[in-house]
Amino acid sequence: MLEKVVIANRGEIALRILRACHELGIKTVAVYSTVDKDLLPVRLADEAICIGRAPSPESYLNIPAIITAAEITDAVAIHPGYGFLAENADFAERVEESGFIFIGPHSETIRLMGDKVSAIKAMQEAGVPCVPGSDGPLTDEDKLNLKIARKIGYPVIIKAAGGGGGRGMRVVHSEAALLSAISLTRTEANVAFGNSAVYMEKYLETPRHIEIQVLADGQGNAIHLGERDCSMQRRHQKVLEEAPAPGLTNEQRQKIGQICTDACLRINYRGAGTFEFLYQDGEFYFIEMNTRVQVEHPVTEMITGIDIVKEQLKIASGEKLSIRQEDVRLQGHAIECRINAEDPKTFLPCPGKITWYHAPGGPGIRIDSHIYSSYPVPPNYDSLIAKLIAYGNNRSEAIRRMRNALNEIVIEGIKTNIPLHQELINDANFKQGGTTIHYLEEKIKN
Ligand code: MV4
Repeated sequence: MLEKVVIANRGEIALRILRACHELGIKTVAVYSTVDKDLLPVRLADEAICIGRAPSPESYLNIPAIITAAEITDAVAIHPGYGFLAENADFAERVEESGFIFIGPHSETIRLMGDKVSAIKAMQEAGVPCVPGSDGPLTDEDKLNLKIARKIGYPVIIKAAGGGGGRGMRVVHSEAALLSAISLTRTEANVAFGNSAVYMEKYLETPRHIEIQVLADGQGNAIHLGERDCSMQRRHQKVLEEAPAPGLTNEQRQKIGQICTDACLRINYRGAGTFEFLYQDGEFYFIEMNTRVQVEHPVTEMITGIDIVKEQLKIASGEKLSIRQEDVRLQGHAIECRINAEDPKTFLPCPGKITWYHAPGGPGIRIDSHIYSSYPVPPNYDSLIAKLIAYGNNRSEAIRRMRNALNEIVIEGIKTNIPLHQELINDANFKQGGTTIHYLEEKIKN
C-alpha cells in the first residue's frame, strides 16, 4: 500500500480523502493556503504544509508548490480530489515526471477526455452511444456546416472542444442563425480555452443527466457501480443527486454499464471515472467523461457499500480490482443535498463565520463536511460547505429521512441553501421522480 499521500485539495473532499487514507494505514500530508490554516483536514493530517496565499492560483493551483510539498515530506503519491488540478493533464504529467504517483488516470487519458472532440471520437470507437453530430471539429466551410446541421436537424448545439461542464455552448434553432453562432462560439472558445475548435450535436430538448460510475485498474479489469441521476441543477451547478436513477430498469442499467466497462478496457482506463450521459426517450447519449472522483460519489457508495476513494488509493498502489462485477449489488436508494453557503433566493455566495452547527443523525444519515461551530467560511473558494446524504431501503424512505435531517440540521451565522432543499424535498414532481435538467430552473422562476 502507499506509504504517504499528499492531499492536494481542501474542504470536505480533503477530509474525505484523509479518512480513506487513515483507514488504509496511509500517512497523510495536507497542503493548505494561509486562510485554511485552521481547516479540519489540516488539523487531522499527519503533516501539513502551507503552499501559498488564499487566492487559489497561488496555492491549490500552484503546481510547483504542491510537488515541493510531496518532495519535502517524502510522500509517494498525490490525490487531487475534484476541481482545482484534478483534471489538469499537465499537472498529472508533472507529478509523474517528478517520480510521484498521480491518483487518477494516466495524464494522456486526462488529456484525451479534456478535449471533448477527441473524447467523443474515442467513445464512438469504443462502442459508446453518442449524440448525433458532426463527428469531429467543424471546419470553416460554411456550406459544409449548413449541410451537417440540415442532416442532423434543428435545433442543434455548438460546443467548444475545450469546454465542458456547460462552458462554451450555444443552441441554434434555425439555419439563419447557424453561421454566426459557429463563429461566435469559436471566438469565445479561443478566449476562454485557447482552443477555437468547436463541434456540432443535435440539441436534446428534455433530457435527464444520468452518469455511470466506473472503477478500472489499468490491468485488464473494470467494473461499473450503476448510475446517478444529477438532473436537479441550476446553471450547471448540481444541487441534489440520487442513485439509482428513478425509473431506470435493471436491463437498461446492465446494458449501459457494460458498454462503459467495455470502453474502459478499450482505452485502458485506470482509476475512478464517470461517463456522463444525456438520457431522453429511453436512450443514452454520451456527452463527456470525468476522470476524477466526483462531488456526488457518496450516493453510489451508499447503495453499493463500496468506498470509492479507498478503491482509488488501492488502484494507485498497483493492486488489481478485488471486486468483480457480479459482487456489485445495488441496494436501496440514496439522495445527496449539496449545502452551500449562499443566499437561498439570489444564490449569491454568503461567506462568514458559522456561529452554531448541529449535525443531524439517525439511521441512514451521512454528512461529508469539514465545518464546525465557529468555522469561518472563506470567500475565496467554492461555496459547498456540506453534503447531506440520506440512505433508505427505497426512494420514499430516503426522501423521508432527508426531510427529517433537513429539519434537524442547524447552521447559524451564514445563509445557506437549506430552505431550497426543504422546498425541493417536498416538491410533488421531485417526489414523482424523473424530472429533466430544466426542472429546477423552471421551478425557481415561479
Ligand atoms: C447538451 C444538451 C442538450 N443536447 N448536448 C451542459 C453541460 C455539458 N456537460 C453538456 N451540456 C448539455 N449538453 C446536447 N446535444 C444539454 C446540456 C445541458 C445540461 C446537461 C447536463 C446537465 C445540465 C445541463 C443544463 C443545461 C444544458
